[in-house]
Amino acid sequence: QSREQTYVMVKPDGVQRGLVGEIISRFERKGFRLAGLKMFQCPKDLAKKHYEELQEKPFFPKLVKYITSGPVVCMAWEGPGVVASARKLIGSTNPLQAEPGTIRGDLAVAVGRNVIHGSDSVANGEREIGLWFGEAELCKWHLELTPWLLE
Ligand code: YYY
Ligand code: MG
Repeated sequence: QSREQTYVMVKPDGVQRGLVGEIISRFERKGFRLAGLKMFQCPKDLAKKHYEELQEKPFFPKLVKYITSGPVVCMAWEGPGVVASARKLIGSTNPLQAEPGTIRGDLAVAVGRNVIHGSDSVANGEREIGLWFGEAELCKWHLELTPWLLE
């Protein structure tokens, strides 16, 4: 079975707006395995590291401020093709361009308040899970539903 994992995070606006349950639910119902879950107040250093590829962008300081403005909910999800699939469930970066049915398409309007993060590649999934979670925080439980979800 696929060990592919992605890092998904409800941003501070999603936490304040009470969207945590709804967002976790969408990934659970899709059929992925929740490997890690925690609420966390992100320090500035970690925010900068997480978004280091964007450090030259004009919006970078605002982005770091936003991500550290309140607690986030950190998740590691596992399953076949989970990185690309999570990005589809999440929708386009700009919520006004995100399709209805996606999390950003249904629940957000502004790029700077787009509710959720999802890793953009398998390599970044591994990198980000390593940044946000300690080894002991990732549970190696077996999803008993697997035979009902995967052939
Ligand atoms: O992966 P994703 O979150 O969809 O977009 P990225 O291009 O990685 O940008 C990360 C983050 O930065 C985005 O979710 C909102 C913010 N941002 C912004 O505030 N303004 C932009 N023009 C582009 C991105
Ligand atoms: Mg990104």
